Amino acid sequence: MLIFHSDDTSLRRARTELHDGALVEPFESPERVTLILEHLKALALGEIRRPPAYGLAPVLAVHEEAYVNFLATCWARWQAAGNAGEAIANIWPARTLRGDRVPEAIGGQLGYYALAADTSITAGTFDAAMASKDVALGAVSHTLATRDPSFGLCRPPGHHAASDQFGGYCFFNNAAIAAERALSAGKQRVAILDVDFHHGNGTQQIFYARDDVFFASIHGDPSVTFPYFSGYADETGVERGKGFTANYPLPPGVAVARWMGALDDALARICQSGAELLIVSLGVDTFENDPISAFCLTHADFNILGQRLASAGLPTTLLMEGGYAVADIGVNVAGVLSGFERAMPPAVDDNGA
Ligand code: SP5
Ligand code: ZN
Repeated sequence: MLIFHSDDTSLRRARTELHDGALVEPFESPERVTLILEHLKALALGEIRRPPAYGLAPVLAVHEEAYVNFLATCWARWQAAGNAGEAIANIWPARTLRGDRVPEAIGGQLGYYALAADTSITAGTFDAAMASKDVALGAVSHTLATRDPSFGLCRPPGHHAASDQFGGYCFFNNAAIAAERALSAGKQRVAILDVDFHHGNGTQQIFYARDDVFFASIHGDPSVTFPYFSGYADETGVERGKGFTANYPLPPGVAVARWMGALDDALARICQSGAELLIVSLGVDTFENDPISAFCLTHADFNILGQRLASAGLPTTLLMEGGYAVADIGVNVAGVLSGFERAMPPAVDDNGA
């Protein structure tokens, strides 16, 4: 399958992540992409293509302009304010404070636009986020043009990014941006299936009141897992979007058979939804050895995941989200992609051969 990648995704090289009360080297590193790419190349899983630059318009179809301006200027303003470390929020419009004012100073704006303190903003963050959404747009454009599957090696990931908030290592919501592109290209309905270990709170928020994008997510139970405040089973959409969100929260350590059962249910719902395109938010942090997650998928299970995704029979674009067991990340992503290809019906050429 065609693979989209941009070297510019490595422009984000944060040094700090606030994790378990300490500033540590971020789990979401540029090496993740390097290792996936090496593995896909070694297995000759598909041609690797650099996407063109699609500019800001597709971002503004999903995100607030003021938020985009904040991301574009945050690092320069943080430095100009004389801060020594990387830009990390440390105050929020929490429940007892006002949430209706955007403060003037960068420190206040960081809290306004951040949804978690795990994600610092640094020199190359904005440019890497731009490259990441271009990777997603390149991939979905290819699937829209050919109906063939594609993989976008997005980084930074996107599914935690809401219309005007970053966090969970995400800045632009790549899957949402790709879905909007499909809709503007004439698709009536798109499905996004999120199999990352963490709930795709940003994707859910962006489409929560809409019936043109069906969103399903299988993830760690938010009552005990990041992002804690989103992803419960009773979140099913509002207004026109009622019934167009489906959440499958599962306990830490859940048996893989139960995880696969949720996958089958989600795929059945997607097929019933009338979706003409499937976008997969592909996190492989469901892997048994992931350092920050608590599901138990094995190498072999990722291959099965790929096969089942293909069995939906829809034009499909897979976009990279999380996955932090870096030594195994290439094997796990390649497992999904090769499982998908194996399960696909053989291509028929113009001569019917
Ligand atoms: C895209 C993606 O996978 N983002 C995940 C962001 C998670 N960041 C917060 C992680 C908190 C993990 N806490 C685990 C406790 C283990 N000591
Ligand atoms: Zn995740």
